Amino acid sequence: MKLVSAQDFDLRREVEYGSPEQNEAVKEIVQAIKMEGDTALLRYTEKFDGMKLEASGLRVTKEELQAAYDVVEPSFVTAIQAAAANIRAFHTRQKRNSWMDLQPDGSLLGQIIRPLKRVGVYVPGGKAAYPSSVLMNVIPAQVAGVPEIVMVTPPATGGRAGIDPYILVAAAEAGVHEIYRVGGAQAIAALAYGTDTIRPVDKICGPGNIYVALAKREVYGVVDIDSIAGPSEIAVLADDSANPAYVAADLLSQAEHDEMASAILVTPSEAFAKACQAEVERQLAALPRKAIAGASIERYGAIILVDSVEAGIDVVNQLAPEHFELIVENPMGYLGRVENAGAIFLGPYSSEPVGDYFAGPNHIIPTNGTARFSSPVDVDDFIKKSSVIYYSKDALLENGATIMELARREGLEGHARAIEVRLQQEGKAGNEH
Ligand code: HSO
Ligand code: ZN
Repeated sequence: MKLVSAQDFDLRREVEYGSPEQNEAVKEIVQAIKMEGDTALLRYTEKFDGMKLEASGLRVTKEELQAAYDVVEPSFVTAIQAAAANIRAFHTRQKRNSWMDLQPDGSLLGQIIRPLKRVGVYVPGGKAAYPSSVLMNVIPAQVAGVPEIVMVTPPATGGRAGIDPYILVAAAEAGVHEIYRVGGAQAIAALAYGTDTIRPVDKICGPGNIYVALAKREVYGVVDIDSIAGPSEIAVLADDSANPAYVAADLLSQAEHDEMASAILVTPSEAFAKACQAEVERQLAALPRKAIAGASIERYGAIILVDSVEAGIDVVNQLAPEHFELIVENPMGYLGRVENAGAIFLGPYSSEPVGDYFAGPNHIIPTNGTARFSSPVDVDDFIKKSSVIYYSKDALLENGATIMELARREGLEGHARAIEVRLQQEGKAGNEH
């Protein structure tokens, strides 16, 4: 892991998305699904996933869900249940209420909160099929009150036919029972436009490969989408009080996600930097995913030396990392200074995987510096609001002339007259001014 100063480090990295050819391919798939529905969906499923299915075979059956329980260890079911309970409790704190304010003139103004009606969750196949991510997408939607949550996932996992049973159990435990074995851009298009078998949704969320990401972008506007997740990131700000073995392990925990993941240590202590550097090398050598983690550390890993913990926080605020661990003496004392970080982990025992799996906060967190202006997935992502205006006669008589003034300034006489007709009817000509 290279040692650098903050000045020499590019704090804002660009991650490129999709070649022109990939964009073209996705547009074609989306168009075909829109025009041909199930026919195209089955064709692409055979082409890309090597599975020849009938439309009637797209939906995962109750028996298959049950069979998944026979394959997974009972301890896994218990673990998923415990995690789900924590995630549910945390997200329940985020619920908002509709509200209505009575004004002195008898008017009512308010906001009605409603859940989205139908949400589609994409779960990738292959190695990145994480049961934990199923919970992180589904539970906030459920807590928001979304009545219909459907899941799509490719029919083959890591070269084997069939959906990963751990994914199926996580879905069932989270309460999803409508699951289709389709993946890729074709699955996104099916969720957006609907087919005979899959009814369209209002929002699509969940991570996927580049084709899934591009397809989500393509259908955005027809449906809502979540933000497109970039490679995982962790920044750790640690001083001499930290244990280098813990910090190195946490850096590697994110590096092992992806060759493009970034793991950065920020420290005011050169001695700690060296100790941590040695620990990363030592632990990396023994990590099963050392090829991935090693590539990530090599390319995007860095140790940034700073003058003080405060200066370190400034660097972190510029990085705006997805995950930020603050492992210094009295971490609470610095919390107020942290402005840009998707999730903040305080002290030596709040290792990042605690958040990935279990504590309760969502693990779908803004990457790529977007924590400057966006937030982890939460209940708000699955609701919408309607404004409510009830104007009393008194209120209209009182404010009608002002409204007409604004309308006429915009040259919109029709707007002004909609008010004026009422003022006239109510015995006032709107000519106070
Ligand atoms: N740390 C990942 C989420 C995850 N980790 C899933 C393990 N499983 C998000 O950057
Ligand atoms: Zn992780």
